[in-house]
Amino acid sequence: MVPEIAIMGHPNEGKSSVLSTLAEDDSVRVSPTPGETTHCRSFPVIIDGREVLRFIDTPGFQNPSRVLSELRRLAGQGDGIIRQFREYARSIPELRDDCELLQPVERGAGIIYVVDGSRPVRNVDRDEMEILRLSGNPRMAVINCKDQREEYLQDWKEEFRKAFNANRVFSAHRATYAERILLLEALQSIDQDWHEVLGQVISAFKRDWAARNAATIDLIITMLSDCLTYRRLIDAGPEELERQDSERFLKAYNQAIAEKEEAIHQKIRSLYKHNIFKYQLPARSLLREELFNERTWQILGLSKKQLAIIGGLGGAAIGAGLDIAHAGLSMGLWATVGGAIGALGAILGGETASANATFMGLKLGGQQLQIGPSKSIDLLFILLNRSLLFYFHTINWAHGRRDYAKASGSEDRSPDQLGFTRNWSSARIKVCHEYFRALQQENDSARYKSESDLREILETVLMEISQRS
Ligand SMILES: Nc1nc2c(ncn2[C@@H]2O[C@H](COP(=O)(O)OP(=O)(O)OP(=O)(O)O)[C@@H](O)[C@H]2O)c(=O)[nH]1
Ligand SMILES: [Mg+2]
Repeated sequence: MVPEIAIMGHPNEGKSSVLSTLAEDDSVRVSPTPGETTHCRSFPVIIDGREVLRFIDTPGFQNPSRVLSELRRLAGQGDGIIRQFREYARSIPELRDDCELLQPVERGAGIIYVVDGSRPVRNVDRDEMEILRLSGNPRMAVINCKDQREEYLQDWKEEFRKAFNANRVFSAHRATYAERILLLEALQSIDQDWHEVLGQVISAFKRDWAARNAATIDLIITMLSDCLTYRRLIDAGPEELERQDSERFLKAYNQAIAEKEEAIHQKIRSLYKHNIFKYQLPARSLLREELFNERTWQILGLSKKQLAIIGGLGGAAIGAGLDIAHAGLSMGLWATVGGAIGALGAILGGETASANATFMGLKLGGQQLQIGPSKSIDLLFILLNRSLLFYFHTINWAHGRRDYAKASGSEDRSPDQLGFTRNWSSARIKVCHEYFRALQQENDSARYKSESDLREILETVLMEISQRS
């Protein structure tokens, strides 16, 4: 049988938000107006096509003191007081909501009782807790501090001791994957009958998360190899070079890279079940400043020898070369920079490429202009760091959180904006270089080896990011 867990409590305390976060379901209705949830609604958790757990959203208690006195009255009359109460209350209009919300309790569902711990305990809360205690169902209290005030936490915890098997602080807005697992583990310990089945659910959750991470790594690696080997052919003769149309070529190249990146990020986002939330990567962040230090900017990743070759070319070639360099600097958006470097590094001609063309790849009088692939490993680090930043924000946006306007910008939980790879060991950086080189040289065996090393690194990195709480 699929275990059922009903999320219960006073109106507007954040029950639906907690459920939304726990079940990773952003379709759960959440609203600042009390009484948003009016009927019990099931939210199945499906893993590998199988329902492993069912959360039930319930309306808030309406008349807890009346319900409690009825339950006390029924207490002496044998088992099943919730069933007896519901039979009695069914025909009484003012008890309709209370009758509805106790429906899963009658079926034996486990209970998560949600309170907003940033306010003091009231008598009405004590009545609700006593109702749940009288039900005898396995139950746990969850403190969701709406405005992060903690001065009442101790009072709440003392109240919970009388009526609940366990209690935990869990934020509907900030809970991470690791905190969701911890909550389920705490739930597992409150009832012996649940131990095994919830143990299976937790294992399924962990397997599922590892599978999503593995899929994310596939996506990141596909994107890296696509972008780093990307070349764009544009029909162009010397006239066009002379017209200094390089900005147009660069734009097309950059746009293609940006679209590939965006498509992959969308796929990552849906792996973590976000339909609404979308993190906007910063257009210009410290991360980028770091990757493109002053020196890199000045020479755009070109060696002295390559620069000398630019200097040695005449006429239209210099015009095109310098103009592209200039575009890379002045456009300033960091997504364009990799393209600029690529463009400088590999503008190739057609069949009759000269010896020099292998360096700068620029053929005067050619029919086609090839932009890319990137000659600079900076593009790899930019794309990698941006993917990891996107992953970090995607997995840490709780599904119950709806203030999407705050999604981008200066988040208090942001990781070091200077980039994830900045503190990587030299062994890890070496793998990146090997991978980049293998792609450049189209060396399949080296690529296979370095790609599997990179995959292993990313497995560790994604798990580390997931475990932060
Ligand atoms: N800041 C903040 N707001 C929260 C948090 N949890 C819930 N809220 C907000 O509180 C309001 C009520 O949240 P719901 O999840 O709809 O509450 P509920 O208990 O299901 O309410 P009813 O269905 O009306 O009984 C919404 O505006 C939520 O966005 C939280 O952890 N922090
Ligand atoms: Mg609700």
